[in-house]
Parts: sequence; structure tokens; C-alpha cells
Amino acid sequence: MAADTSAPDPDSGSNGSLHEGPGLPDDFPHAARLEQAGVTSLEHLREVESLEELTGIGPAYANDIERALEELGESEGGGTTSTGETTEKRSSPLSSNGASEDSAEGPATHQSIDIPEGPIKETLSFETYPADRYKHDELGFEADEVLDLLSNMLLQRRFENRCRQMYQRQKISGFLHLYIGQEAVSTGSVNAINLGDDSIITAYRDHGMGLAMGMDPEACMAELFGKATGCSKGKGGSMHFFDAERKMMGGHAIVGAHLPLGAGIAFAEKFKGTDNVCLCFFGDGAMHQGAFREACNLAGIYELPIVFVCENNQYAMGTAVDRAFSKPDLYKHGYNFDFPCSLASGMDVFSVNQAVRDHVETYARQDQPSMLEVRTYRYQGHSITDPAEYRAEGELDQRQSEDAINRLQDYILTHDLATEADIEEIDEEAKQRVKNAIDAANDAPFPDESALYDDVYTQEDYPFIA
Ligand SMILES: Cc1ncc(C[n+]2csc(CCOP(=O)(O)OP(=O)(O)O)c2C)c(N)n1
Ligand SMILES: [Mg+2]
Repeated sequence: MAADTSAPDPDSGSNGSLHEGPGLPDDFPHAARLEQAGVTSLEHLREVESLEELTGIGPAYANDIERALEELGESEGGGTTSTGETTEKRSSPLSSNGASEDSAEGPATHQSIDIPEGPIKETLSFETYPADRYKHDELGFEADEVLDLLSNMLLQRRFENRCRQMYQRQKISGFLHLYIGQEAVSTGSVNAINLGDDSIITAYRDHGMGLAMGMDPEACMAELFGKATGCSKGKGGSMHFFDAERKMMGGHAIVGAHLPLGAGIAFAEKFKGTDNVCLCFFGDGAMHQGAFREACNLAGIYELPIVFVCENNQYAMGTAVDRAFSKPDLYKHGYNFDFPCSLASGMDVFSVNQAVRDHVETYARQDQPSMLEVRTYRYQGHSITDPAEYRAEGELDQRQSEDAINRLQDYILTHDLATEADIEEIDEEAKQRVKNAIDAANDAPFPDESALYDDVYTQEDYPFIA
């Protein structure tokens, strides 16, 4: 379908969307997407049988458009055409409304070889969630819930500080990637989902996320010590925290490899008809992997309930983001898949919380995949053995001056939610919980040798193996 591509209106359009062109009313939602799909007037729009089948219009956008049509009095209600017929969902492998596989002809495609008169203009807009913008009461947090956020972030910090010490004492061996500095990302995110229903999957820097999800510090420390009481029975270690009950789906060591797994989790939820979503966390470095593109593309095609959350901590091992990306505004990469995309500060737990809530409720629960970049900073080297000499002088001090835990403590004091003594007590409690976890891990047994092959997936009739 040929599109009329006149100059866009810079004041309209929503999150990550194109702007409108002529023929549709001012402020009509997603007008530029409609235009790109060849729909340039209300009259034309009323004739569209299934909005979701238009290129670039997913279910969330289709809802906005239907609502706008209703408000204009142009529609007879959501899901119906001007002729009163019920609209059908876009043909996808998850619905059975495509052409049957044995039919002689395939379903009509929505592609066109007609080239519009150029130039094609795109004006994008992206939501941002800067630090210091959000207040706890606006987010619905009571004073004691704000203290819970602080307690959770302090637990992660204290836990990891002791991990470093335990590694030096050779209680922990193998890899150890610390999350110190990024705690607002895990805590803010977990408090934006339905814990126990929604899933989280992440990479190997996973201690903070596990603790934020309520995993028992004793099970976590025991895992690091390689003990049988560990969350992965002592056989996973630092990079493989797992808690099926809480839907903490790991802990994955291969950079980028868990992104398709995240898409698979979201696919399963949609297939089973639940309302649950998946938050898929990954580092800036993982975005260079082909698996990022594969997972995003599949999520887009299947309209999966997933949020791709890039934790941009500025480095992949020793390589800074601005040296590694030709487009260092990572949130914009999601636009290539027609995702709504946003950018949030990872140094303020409230900013992360608001951003993740918006992405979960506005997009993922409406089967619209999206991308969120959270800018944060890791204070330690990539792993315990990295002295991080690649940083510029003063860089770490600068970042630590924005520390999310200090920020939250200042917020609590400024808003009279607690006293300094209360904060001190919360911190002491976190330290004590970690100490107890270390003591329990010390006392716990190593797995029995006979456990070596337990929980290892095998398929004895697997083809091609002699
Ligand atoms: C496929 C693959 N390639 C390389 C590595 C080695 N490696 C481990 S971590 C890492 C950097 C990843 O950086 P990022 O995704 O930004 O995560 P961060 O460590 O910053 O949390 C690399 C290259 C790996 N584990 N897997
Ligand atoms: Mg990184």
C-alpha cells in the first residue's frame, strides 16, 4: 500500500511511535503508523477489517486506535468493523486463524512493492524516567514499604560485600560477578511485578536479582559455597541462581543466550492463556549478540508478554558502551522491532519502579513487547579478578556520588519516613542476615558425589547419538 508521507507533526505521537500525517484528525493515536500501513483517512480506517493485521499495529496500538474511533463516534465498539463484523486477531502461530497448512494458497501478505513518494520521514519519541522525579506516595508506597525497599537494597549490598571477602578466604571459587551499584534496578523492578506469577530471567550477575525476589540469603550463600543446601543444590554457583517457586528463572552464564529463553517463557504464558509476563534482563554487552535480535523479532511476531530490560552498566568486561556501539542510545535499538522503548535512571529505585510498571501494565500485559534501557553503574570490576583499570580517573567517585542506596536514605530522612537510627537498625539487620547465611553455609555439607548426575537432563532415545 502506498503511503502519503507528508511532514510529521512534531508535537504528536506517543512512546516510540511515528507521528501523524494528514487525513487523520490531530492527535489521532499512531497516525503515522497507520499512514505507513496505507491508512490515511478515517473513512479508510473504518474499512479496515482487523487493525492488528496492519503492519506495525500490534494489539496495544489497535486498542488505542479503536478507543479513539469510539470517542469520535466513528465506531460501533471495539473489535467491530463499520459493517458490524467482528474483527479477527492477526494471524500468528499462537492463533488458528491463519490459512490452514494444507490449503492451496497461503494467507494474503500485507507487504507491498509500491514505493511511496519520498522522503519517508520518521519522528520518534521515547518516554524517560529520570532520577528524583517520582515520589513514594504517588507510586502507592506506604512509609514502611519504602523502608522495605531500602532493606532489600541494603541486603544485596551487604551480601555482596561479604561475598568478596569470602572469595578472598577461598570459601567461594569459580566466577564471581558482583552487582554492587545496580541494586535499584533489581529492587525497583521486582516491586513492579506480581511476584510468584510473573517471571524474571537474567544473566550471570544475578545475586541481587535473586535477593530482590525474596530468595533466602542462606540458600544463596550456600550456593556460592557450593553446598548441598544451595538454591541450585550447590552445583550452579554464582552464575546460576534459580528459584522456580518465585519464578526466578536464572542466572545464565552465556552472554545473550537467555534472551530467547525469556521469549520462550513469555510464549509459554501466552500459550497457556495466563496474564503473566516475563521481565528479561541483560547487559549492554549482550545486545551485540544475534540472540538479542532473534528474541526481539520473535517476541514482536508472536506479540509476547515480555519486557526486554537492558541494564546498561556502561561496560561489557573492560569495553565501554560508547566504544562498542555505533548507536550508543541503547533504548532506540528496540524501535527496530516496532517496540515502544523508554530510558530510565537505574540510580533511583522509584524511577526504575515507575518505568517497569508502565512497561509491564501498558505493554506486556497487553501482549505488546517493549524495551527499557536502565542506565546504571557497577562499582566493582567485571568479575572479582578484574581490577577495573580501564576506568577514567574520578569516574567511580562520580558515579558513587549518585548511589541509589544513599539517595533512598536521603529521601527517607527528607520525607520524615524514618530516623537515622531506624536506618541504622535496618542496615544492622541486613548485616546480621548475611552473617547468619555465612555461618549456615559454612556448616552445610557439600553435595554427595552421587548427586553428580541428579537433575541433569538426558534423553536416552535422542537421535544421532550412538
Ligand atoms: C557468548 C559469550 N561470549 C563471551 C562471553 C564472555 N563474557 C562474559 S561477560 C561478558 C561481557 C558482558 O557484558 P554485559 O552484557 O554488559 O554484562 P555485565 O557484565 O556488564 O553485567 C563477556 C564478553 C560469554 N560469557 N559468553
Ligand atoms: Mg554491561
